[in-house]
Amino acid sequence: MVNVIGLGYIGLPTALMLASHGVEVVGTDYNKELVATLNAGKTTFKEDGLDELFADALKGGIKFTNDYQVTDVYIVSVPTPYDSFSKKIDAKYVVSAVKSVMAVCPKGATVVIESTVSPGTIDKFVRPVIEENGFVIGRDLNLVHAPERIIPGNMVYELLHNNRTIGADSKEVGEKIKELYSSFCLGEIVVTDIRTAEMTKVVENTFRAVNIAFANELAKICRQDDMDVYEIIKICNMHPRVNILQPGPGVGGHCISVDPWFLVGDYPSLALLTNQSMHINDGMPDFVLNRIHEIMKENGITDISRVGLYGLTYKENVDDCRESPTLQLLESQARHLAAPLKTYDPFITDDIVPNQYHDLDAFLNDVDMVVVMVNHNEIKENMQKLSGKVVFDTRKVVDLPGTYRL
Ligand code: SAJ
Repeated sequence: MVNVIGLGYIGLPTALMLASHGVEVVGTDYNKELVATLNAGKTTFKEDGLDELFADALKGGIKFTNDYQVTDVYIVSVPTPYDSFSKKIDAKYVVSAVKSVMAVCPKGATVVIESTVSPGTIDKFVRPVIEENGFVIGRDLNLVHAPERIIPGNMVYELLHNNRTIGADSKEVGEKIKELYSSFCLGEIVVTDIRTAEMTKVVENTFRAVNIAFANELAKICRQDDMDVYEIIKICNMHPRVNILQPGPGVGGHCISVDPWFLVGDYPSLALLTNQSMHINDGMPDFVLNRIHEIMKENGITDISRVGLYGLTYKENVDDCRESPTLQLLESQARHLAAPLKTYDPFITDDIVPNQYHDLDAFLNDVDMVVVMVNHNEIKENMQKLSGKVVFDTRKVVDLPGTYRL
């Protein structure tokens, strides 16, 4: 039996995937409301194919509880927040989950850490907890790091198809856990050591952050010299060895906007390159705000409350607002004590900001200018509703004459 600890964005799909592929799974989360929702047969977030996977997992006998189980494999998939001042990882949830596992796990069990951690976290914080509980790692208990790689918006597909990394102290333990993940994973699974696995995860996300920063900086110089950044990137990417990502209103989510700090924290020699990239990405919401004012002026719009931001989530077709560029823009606006802009997002049903709408038509009716912050499918399907408005599209999704871009 596998006990998956932490039933959030990564833990839940992982538990469901295992259970729907013949593995006996119990999912544990300290959040009573979340467990009650799952036990009532409902998923806790929206993701393509998740409800179907949930139904399969229920057929496979998955169970959800607040209690840790006595079993031989634990997969820990809890959040790893970071301290926004020091930019260092806060491993408290991982440590506390591992402590709770120690209280129940039998000798011979394997503890798999899936949460993203900064390089060295497992040696520094996880091993000591296990040893303090009287276990000798490698003899009484095995430790593995299997960082996830799935992309919100396409999680179910990627869980099945992505290649994976398993870091373990010995090849034998690594191979055993590889076999477990092979129950559903069709990609290649590489077995390596734990420090290498920790490193690969944050390197992958840092590479993406630096690439997006390059695209964002290109957008700024192209604006300055009146050139089309999208056309330039498109042509460059026709080169067989070039793959520049897309500029946007900023970088959100809990991965690309955070993980590079985990890497740089331990390796300051990387700071020049990485910090500059993070600074560029973090500056994009303010860049967009300045463009909004420029475009308002050009079109004789004087009242900011007639300007609406389309999209509150950190990216398209997800319901996740963590580190969202739109929220950052609104915070910046509030810091300047300026009136809030109107907002709307089809994925966000609760009121999370002032002046938030829950209906696209009502939102469009009350604004003269629309700023597309997120390229949800909904806006692509309703593009004609934008005609007659001043449109500032930060995602190159709107194809109407006169549309303003970054
Ligand atoms: N973004 C751009 N331009 C782009 C691509 C993305 O501005 O060309 C923005 C997005 O709009 C969003 C942010 O970057 O605000 C991050 O989005 P994302 O789609 O790049 O990545 P995440 O954070 O949703 O997922 C990433 C993925 N990592 C990589 O692709 C290397 C995913 O595979 C990881 O599993 C995930 O982080 C994670 O959990 O670490």
